Order: sequence, then structure tokens, then C-alpha cells
Amino acid sequence: SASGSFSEQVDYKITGIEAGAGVMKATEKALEDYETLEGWTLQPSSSGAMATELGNAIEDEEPIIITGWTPHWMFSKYDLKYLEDPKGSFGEEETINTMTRQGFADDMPDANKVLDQFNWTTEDMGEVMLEVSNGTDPAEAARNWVDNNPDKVAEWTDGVEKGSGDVSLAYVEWDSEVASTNVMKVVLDDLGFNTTITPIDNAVMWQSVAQGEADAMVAAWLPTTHGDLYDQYKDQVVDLGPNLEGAKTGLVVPDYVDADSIEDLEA
Ligand code: PBE
Repeated sequence: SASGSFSEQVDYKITGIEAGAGVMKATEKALEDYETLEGWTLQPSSSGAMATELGNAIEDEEPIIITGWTPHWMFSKYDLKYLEDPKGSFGEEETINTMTRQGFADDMPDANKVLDQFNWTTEDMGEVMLEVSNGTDPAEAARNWVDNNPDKVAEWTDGVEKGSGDVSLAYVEWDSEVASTNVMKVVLDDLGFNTTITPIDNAVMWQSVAQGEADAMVAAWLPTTHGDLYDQYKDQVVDLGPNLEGAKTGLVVPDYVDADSIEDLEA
């Protein structure tokens, strides 16, 4: 492997994801907050390309630093660690919340009830994500999870016998949101709703729920990651509360990297 410090070996570059992601904004903030990141750059990419680069680096035990998040299958596939973030650029632990457009609860009380009762764990989401990362189609992985977890699904659908009508869910093609959104579609469709799921950019996802073009999303990371979007749209959306607790974002490296904190990096 190359000589020099870890920072030199990665050429002072952080491998990022989609430009509109909240974790990208948090990383830009870290670049300002930490002297040890002076002169570093954040490279936008896609979640899929980032995961491929991470896998390739680990195969060759090469240095790499990425914008990471939990829940994500990468933590079950690889030995990884979050770099400590003493200045708090990435915030504390987060929740993933469900948001609907205004008026949705009145228009479709039963679908709203299911979305409101939707609540699972990082382990649950991880099972769907891992299956998808191993090549299963997201719709099929969601179907499998729903079939294997009737008790949980019964809690979410409690009080709703049967549904009808169209429901549109907006999401971003992040591995975590692919999992949750596909599972919600299976649950709603099984009740009789006709659910459309539309992958779009993060800012557009928030905007389309705020403007009523989409009915709902299950992908609001709060309070930090999507904090700016929440502030912008909070009066136009309805927050149904967390569907998952214990989410997290940060800078992530393979375990073999000789750094434990962002402050261990070198400008
Ligand atoms: N993520 C996954 C998103 C939220 C879900 C951390 C990549 C983001 O950064 O906006």
C-alpha cells in the first residue's frame, strides 16, 4: 500500500454520495468545523457508487473515507467504524420520521393510520437492506420481510381492515429508504390501496410532500440531517413522528484505518 499518512493516501478526499443528501451538508460543515480537515474536499457521487468504491477499497485493504449512515448494510458486510465527531458536526442520534401532506389524514384516514402506526427497528430495516444488497429485487425483499413479520405488520395495520384508493410515496434511492418505502408499499397494497413509489432527489422529496404532489414519505431524518428542509417546510407537512430510532450519520472508515476521530486526520 501507499506510503504517507492516511490523509495523504486518500489524497485529502472524502468519498460522498448524492449532492442533495443531508450527510453531504453535514460533511461540508465538518470541513469548516475541523482544522484537521482544512484543504480536504468532499467528492459527490451516488450511494451505489460509494458502496462500490468502499467494497473495492476493503478488498485491497486500501485507505478510504466515506460519508456513512446507520442503518446501512455496509456495517453488517464490512468491519467499519465511525470517526468520533467531538465538535458535533453530524449531530446526535436521529430518528427517521414519517411525513404526510396537509389534508391526507382527512382524505385517506385509513392509509394515514397505517403510516402513523409504521414503526420498526434498525435490525428490521437491516434485514431488508442486506437482502437487497445481495441482489434481491427491493419489491421482493420487502414482500419477504412482510411475510416473515406478521406480528409487526399487524400492529401497523391495527384498526384498518381494508383500503382503497391511490397513495403516492416519495423517496430517495438511499439503501435505507429503498427498504422502508418498499415495505410500506407492500403493506398498503396488501390492504387494497394502490401505492405508487417515486424515487427523486432529497429536496424534491420534501417539496413534493409539502406541495401535495406526493401523499407521504417515510424518509425524514431529524433533527440534523434534514433539519434545514424541515425548517423550510414544517408548516406545509404533517409530522407523524418517528418510524425508526437510533439512526446516525458520520464519516466512516474501515477498521484497519489508523484513525478514531476526525481530529486524528491531517490538514
Ligand atoms: N442518508 C440516508 C440521507 C438520509 C438517509 C443519510 C444518506 C441523507 O444524508 O440525507
